[in-house]
Amino acid sequence: MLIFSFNDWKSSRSTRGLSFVILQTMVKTVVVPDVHVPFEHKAHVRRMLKYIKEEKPKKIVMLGDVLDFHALTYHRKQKDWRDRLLEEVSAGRKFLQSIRRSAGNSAEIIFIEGNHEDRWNRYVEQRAPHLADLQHSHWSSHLALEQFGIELASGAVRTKAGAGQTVRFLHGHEVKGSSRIAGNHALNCARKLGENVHCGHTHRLGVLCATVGGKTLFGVEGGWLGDWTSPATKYIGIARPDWRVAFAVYDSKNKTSPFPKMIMAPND
Ligand SMILES: [Mn+2]
Repeated sequence: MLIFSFNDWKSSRSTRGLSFVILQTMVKTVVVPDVHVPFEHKAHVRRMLKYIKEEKPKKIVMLGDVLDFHALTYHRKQKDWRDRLLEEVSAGRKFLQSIRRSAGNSAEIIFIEGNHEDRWNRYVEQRAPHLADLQHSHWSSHLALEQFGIELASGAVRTKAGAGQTVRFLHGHEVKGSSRIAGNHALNCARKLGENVHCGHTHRLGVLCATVGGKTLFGVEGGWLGDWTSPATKYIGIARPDWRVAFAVYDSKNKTSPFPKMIMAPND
């Protein structure tokens, strides 16, 4: 089968007399881990927006828990944030708008639902099931995803990593289990799905590989973009978990490695 598009013309080449068009469209993908707006790490989010503006990635994948939705949890531990859903939504909208503005109109932006966005769904299902059928009652409508040209993922989301490989994105809560070892939950997801996986959810940062059925798979956990000093983490106590403030970038141009570049917050 010949696959052809005008942009790929320059990379076409002839093999054994047949003209094969090799799909070599280069893709740079920025991966946005758990941000937990309005408890985001402001300095590193700024850095990420600047990076997006300068590097113009074709694709941006948001891994979920973009919003905290603290007002919708059953354990609303932060007195100050118990009933400020509208503020949370408006901060979320601002965040999404800033991503779109930095990325420009042509970038593809995909939003994968996390367990914190799912708080909204569960809240509606359990407390106001009569609203569940109304499309405008969905969190994605309140966050104006459509207005910002952001796609809510409904199927598997993948991108081209380096070294000719692909990677699949999950939030991380879709596959049961957890691990204290950074990268291990993502690797378990990769084993289950039989493909490379990059997930959020754990807030840890790590890359692990395994050989499964003769095939090398990797699992990536790319940190988070929340703020340690915000109310979002107050419930944790003194023992700070192994979380890292970062975002990740895949570049299909990278010929030597499929792994993403991790851009970490200094001194974190
Ligand atoms: Mn999270």
